[in-house]
Amino acid sequence: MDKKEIAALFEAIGTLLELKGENPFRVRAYTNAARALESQTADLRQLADEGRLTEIKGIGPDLAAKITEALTTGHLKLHDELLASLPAGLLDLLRIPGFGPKKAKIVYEQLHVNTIKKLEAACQSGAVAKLPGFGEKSQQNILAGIALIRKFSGRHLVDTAAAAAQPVLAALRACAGVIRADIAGSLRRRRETIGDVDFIVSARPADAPGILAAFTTLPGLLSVSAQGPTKASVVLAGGIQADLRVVSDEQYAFALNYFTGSKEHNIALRARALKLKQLSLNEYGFSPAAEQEKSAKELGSRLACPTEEALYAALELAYIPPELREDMGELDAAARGPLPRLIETQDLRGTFHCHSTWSDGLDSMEAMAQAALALGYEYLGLADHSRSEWQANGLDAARVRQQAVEVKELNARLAEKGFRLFFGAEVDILGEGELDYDEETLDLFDYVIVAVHNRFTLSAAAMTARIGRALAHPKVTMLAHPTGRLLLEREPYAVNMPDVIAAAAQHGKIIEINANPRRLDMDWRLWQHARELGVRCAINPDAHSVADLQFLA
Ligand code: DGT
Ligand code: CA
Ligand code: CA
Repeated sequence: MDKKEIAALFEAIGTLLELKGENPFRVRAYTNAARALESQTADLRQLADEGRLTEIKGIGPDLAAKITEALTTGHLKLHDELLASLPAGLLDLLRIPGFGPKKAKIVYEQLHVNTIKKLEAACQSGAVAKLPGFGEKSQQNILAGIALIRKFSGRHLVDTAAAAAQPVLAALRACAGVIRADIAGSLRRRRETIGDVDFIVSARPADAPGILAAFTTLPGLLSVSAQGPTKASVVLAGGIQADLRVVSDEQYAFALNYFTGSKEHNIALRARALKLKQLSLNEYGFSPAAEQEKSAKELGSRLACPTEEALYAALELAYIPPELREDMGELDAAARGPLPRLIETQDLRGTFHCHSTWSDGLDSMEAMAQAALALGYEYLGLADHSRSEWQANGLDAARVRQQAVEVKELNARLAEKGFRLFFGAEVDILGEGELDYDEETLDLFDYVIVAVHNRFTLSAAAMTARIGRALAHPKVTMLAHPTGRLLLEREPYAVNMPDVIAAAAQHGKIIEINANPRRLDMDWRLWQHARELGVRCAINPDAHSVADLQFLA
């Protein structure tokens, strides 16, 4: 177990204790310990070996023993016991946004509700609204939360899916007989959320059974949902479904292309093949449309495409990178000539929107700068939270002044390494679009990011006007996460994005792509239009730690 997993266990114990109505101090001891572990940079195992775990703030002898137990046995007895003592469905209730252990305990004790289905029925009957501390509004929120869970269930954030898929791909590539292996589907296209992960492998037919057997017996699988002679479906450790298809190497480029999708791109590609070349195209290959009665497999070799480049070339198209395969004009563009190269991580010279320990970041400004330097960046933009974000330790004007002094000192030292910290802030957009700092304070910054962090329920018109007013402010440089969406968690607030983009264009302001996989906001679908209006883009990690800089990768 690593410290992240142990922190998650402590967090879970805190929740379970709260569900059981345990002493709040005991609950807090576990949640605080989870926080402390998450921000630990030292090696836990080494600290444990040296008997120094209690040097971590918030870790007493009892918790130190628990950490040692988790390190040596891979689980915690207390956690197992707590889990066994509660009805299984009860924990499920906590997946409802805004529905915490306290509420779960009340509905369980008073209404014997222990599943989402029962909770939904209890809300529909009006029983939940009558519970102490609930009310009509809270009952409506619970119903809306249940609807959200249903909508999102079965999908995963792209980084979660990628982390689950990488070891599987490595295992497949290491299998005897595998000629080529790749990830296909929405994950290859880097969509913002992923339904299932698709793997394509090429091999000789004789090797297929061994490869499928290896796939269906991967360590840590939750289940095998289907298995045939050339394909199988499994559920990976994190609950992510994965499909594998094994094809011949002649079919590989076609299968990879087909299963990369998107479905809409496939349909457009197929239409082009028919119209331009009188060929039908499927996951096995091209075949003359007139010879449809013969099997595609039989004809495949006559129109060989060893790579996807060759496949697109056969249709008189420039190669289309997976990220663009959404039938949003990419075929027309690729018919006109080579597509522009996509921006790669190594193209970035620096980034903005990073937090430090001055507000709610886990790492110091210096640590953030050193990490950015190590990643090859020439600059890093700091943007700690403003005054009103008290829960995120937002800075008042006096602390901004202190921070400015420290940034200056750091820059004096970093300059010799050719590196610069830009001093900025993530400034709250207040109720009517005013900014959270006065002019004098705003003048201290090299640049200003503005963001909406509250009053998410405004009408689209009011929200759009509010953001537009902030963008009109001469000291503002860029807009953070313009829709406030949290993928698979929270819908975007109502806002008219074309008008926000127009306001950014009018005032010459930048809009960020928040690269945190939970946000990916502003959405990729809107960038073509933004670009046409000349709006520039900042690719920002919204980093709250050194580790979060990886969001740019
Ligand atoms: P997901 O898994 O929901 O995130 O999205 P995808 O795009 O990975 O979809 P998935 O796994 O159902 O199928 C993988 C690819 O296979 C998909 O992107 C395109 C192709 N495909 C699946 N079903 C069809 C279909 O009915 N027609 C066509 N033309 N292609 C399909
Ligand atoms: Ca998929
Ligand atoms: Ca699939």
